[in-house]
Amino acid sequence: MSKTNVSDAKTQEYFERYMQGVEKRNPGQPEFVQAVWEVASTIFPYIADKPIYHELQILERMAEPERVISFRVPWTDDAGNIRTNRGWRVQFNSAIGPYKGGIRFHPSVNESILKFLGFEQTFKNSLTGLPMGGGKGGANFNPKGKSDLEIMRFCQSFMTELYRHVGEVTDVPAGDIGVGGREIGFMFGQYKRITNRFVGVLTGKGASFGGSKMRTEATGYGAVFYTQNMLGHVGDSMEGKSVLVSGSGNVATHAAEKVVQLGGKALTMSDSGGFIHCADGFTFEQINWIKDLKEKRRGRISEAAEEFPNIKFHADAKPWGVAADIAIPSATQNEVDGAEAAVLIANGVKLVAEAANMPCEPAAVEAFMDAGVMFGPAKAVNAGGVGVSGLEMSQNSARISWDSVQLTQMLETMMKNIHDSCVEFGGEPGGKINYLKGANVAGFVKVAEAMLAYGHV
Ligand code: NDP
Ligand code: 2IT
Repeated sequence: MSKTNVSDAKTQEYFERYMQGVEKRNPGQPEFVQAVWEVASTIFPYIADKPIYHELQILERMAEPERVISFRVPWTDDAGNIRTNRGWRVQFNSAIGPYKGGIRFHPSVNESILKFLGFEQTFKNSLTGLPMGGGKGGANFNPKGKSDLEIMRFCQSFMTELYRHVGEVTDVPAGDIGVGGREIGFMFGQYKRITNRFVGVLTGKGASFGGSKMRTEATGYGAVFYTQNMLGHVGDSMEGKSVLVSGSGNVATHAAEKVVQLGGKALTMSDSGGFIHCADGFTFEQINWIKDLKEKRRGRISEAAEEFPNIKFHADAKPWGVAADIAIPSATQNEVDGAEAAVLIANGVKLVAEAANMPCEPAAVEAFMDAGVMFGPAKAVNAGGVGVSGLEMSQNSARISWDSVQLTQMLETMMKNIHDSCVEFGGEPGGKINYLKGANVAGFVKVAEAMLAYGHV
């Protein structure tokens, strides 16, 4: 891996020895090693003068999930064939609350990806200020092209094993790639049926059965609120900014919508088949049409170019070659590499905010930082989603529901508080803010304090 933030020789030696251990203990898990590297490279300098963290092996313990559960998910397709997938729940860290994090259904899902996501989630959830530990789950199941009944049978089978490992004070899953309102409904229905308990065991539920208002919008809206705070910190705003968005799912469509609401222009969206470009900036009508295409009709982003004359489709390509002020990658991990970062920089990008989890490869992050591009890391930028999930848990426990105005206000305040914590811990000589360091250290402190209090567990 490339350059680190680790400065003096002794800290560098500790860090290298630590990373060798992580690599040795996690063979064949590159995404997980990458996520630990990114966090540890900023935490080692922070704990250089705090020997207690070394003596008590806090970082060693943090890089080991408390529990990884893997299970068989058998289901029957519409033709009557029995199909088998693998499901997982990674219960990463419960120091500050019940395990909390999404479920991903995608053919690429494996233990490395879920461990990276669960590790990141631990720090992200800490940043929200709410009492939530870190977890992640999923299956190597491909929802594309499956009928509603196939999705239902898969979700029911998945929950038929998962139910024994989760609970409203134990582990509270939610959505992620390939898991939205439809899947959460099927899984919640099966949990309730098996256990005979109506509790907040999942978040992202439908409004009629305990879901929080604003949860659907929270990740994308929160990402843009965070971006607005970063711009505000240097006396700028979203007004008139051109923005590249990748992906066209829950996070991407709501990020694009909030950009337009705040006076910016969202120029692009994408899926695994290519990207669409609208030089005029998407209208609300176009964004709503894309939401409907993706959520209800389960179509491909290329169809937007057939519907709207001012939208062009570029097959098998990503949006990063289009010139813009801001990039908000919102699809998946490692979707921006060093070469793509160099193109963005050459085209004058001023700010990159990670709305997906770990969308920028380490070489891209390094390039942005070296070029003085403001860089917002995922665990801070996209924390609004799990933040409103935490508020859904609170509403379920209290058996009440708050209105959209109140929840939007709470989301905005949460994103401002996360931004301000990153500024507090991410200051550099000369007044620049290293948001990556700020988010990692601010997230680490609370989890580490709790682990110190518990003794050797
Ligand atoms: P969705 O399933 O709603 O949408 C995912 C989008 O990303 C789709 O457009 C999909 O295209 C695209 N995509 C997924 N995998 C790939 C890939 N390997 N290559 C190219 N494109 C891909 O997921 P979300 O919007 O919920 O999640 C997007 C990102 O945001 C993920 O990184 C997720 O972990 C993160 N996130 C989500 C939160 C949430 O609340 N939902 C909260 C915080 C982070 P296609 O349809 O072609 O696969
Ligand atoms: O990555 C994430 O933060 C999510 N997918 C949301 C998790 C949640 O529990 O709402």
